[in-house]
Amino acid sequence: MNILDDLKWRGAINQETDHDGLNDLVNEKSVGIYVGIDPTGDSMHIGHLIPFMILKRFQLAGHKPVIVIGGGTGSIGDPSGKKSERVLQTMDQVHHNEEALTAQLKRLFGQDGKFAIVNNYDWLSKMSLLDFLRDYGKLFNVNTMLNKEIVASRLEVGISFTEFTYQILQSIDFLHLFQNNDVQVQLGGADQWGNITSGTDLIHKVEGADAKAYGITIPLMLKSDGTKFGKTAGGAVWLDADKTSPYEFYQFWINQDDRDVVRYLKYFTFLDKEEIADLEEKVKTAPEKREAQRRLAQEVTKFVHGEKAVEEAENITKALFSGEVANLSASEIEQGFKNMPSVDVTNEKRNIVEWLVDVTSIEPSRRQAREDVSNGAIRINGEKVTDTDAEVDPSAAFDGKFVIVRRGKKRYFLARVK
Ligand code: 545
Repeated sequence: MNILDDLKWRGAINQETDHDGLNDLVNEKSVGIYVGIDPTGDSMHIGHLIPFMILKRFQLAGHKPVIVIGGGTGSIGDPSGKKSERVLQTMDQVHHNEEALTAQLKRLFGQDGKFAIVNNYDWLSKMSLLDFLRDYGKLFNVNTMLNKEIVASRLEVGISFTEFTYQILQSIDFLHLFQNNDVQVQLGGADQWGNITSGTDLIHKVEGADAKAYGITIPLMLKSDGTKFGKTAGGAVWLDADKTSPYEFYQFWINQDDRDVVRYLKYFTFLDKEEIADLEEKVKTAPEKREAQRRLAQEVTKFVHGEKAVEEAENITKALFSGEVANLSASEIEQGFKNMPSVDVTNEKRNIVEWLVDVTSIEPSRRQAREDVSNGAIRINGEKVTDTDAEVDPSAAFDGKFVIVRRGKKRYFLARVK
């Protein structure tokens, strides 16, 4: 099974410019293949991750990945998938985002093998207007450009000459990489089909119709319940740990539907066919164990955040589920309680009823607080407190930084000791 068969099995191929040509090429040699990303933000989310994971698969299969950071194209903005004209970013913003994305991608690709990161600002910014018009503009037919879906869908609301020109810039990149970096394949999401084919067309015009340049796109990820993939109540699922903590990241994957989990295992993990078939069987025979979801969460979190993050996420998950929170570390508490109610408190020792009502407002009244404590519904740092005369000592646990309160079975509160 070659890389293309593997991708087909994973459901990861939407369109190819010339399947047979591409198939011969990947069988014959180690091929240069690229994915581009525009620095329009300072972190990828899991939607952006997909083409880079496929690029990684090519790398693992012995091919040569190249990543293009679009310092040039990102200063213009791709109209693909946008319903209206973009606001130009400042060059400072572009540079800031370039740095953040480069660091993120280096973490994903840096561990094993060789890959290259180049920035299209290096060649696009050096081209003169007259060279652009004489060397490239002449090779683009405005009719063909207008018929690309990206442009066609924008004709009614309007599209500036700047954004209209975007596809030429991306095509120049492909040609540049074909000529200078031994790149013969461009990969992207389904929204990139127009830009990618515009690039293969340019290469065929410049290098001859038999030049071996190909494009592949990946289908848009869908969810079986019809909602948008990769969105949670809190918004997108980011790769940046400051935007989406590794624990939240892990939780996102653990919570996937049985109907989706096998597809995601194929897309987002490097597990092989046998192992995925095994997990698929477990979804059928013992769905309540959620083994496939757990494996998915472990694998993707490991790829993005590393082994230790998986361990922390699992500690947090286990502790919150069982209520045994006493051994959590400060970093685990920060992550696990990020979206739970929290209050700031001083380290003053207080009677538990007063503390729950007057200091933290966790309980609405003293009567209710007394009742809950006596009934065993209150746990402080994982331990049941049933004596209404007991004291809460905020400096007693977690280096005096936190008090974890659980009321009833599931409701947690975090008091931060200031
Ligand atoms: C630029 C120059 C090239 C080749 C490609 C490009 C970028 C391309 C594009 N791609 C998207 C993108 O999103 C911004 C991310 C900000 C963090 O716009 N014209 O840059 C996405 N891409 C990954 C996938 C995509 C695409 O990076 O291709 O389909 C999302 O899955 O939208 O020479």
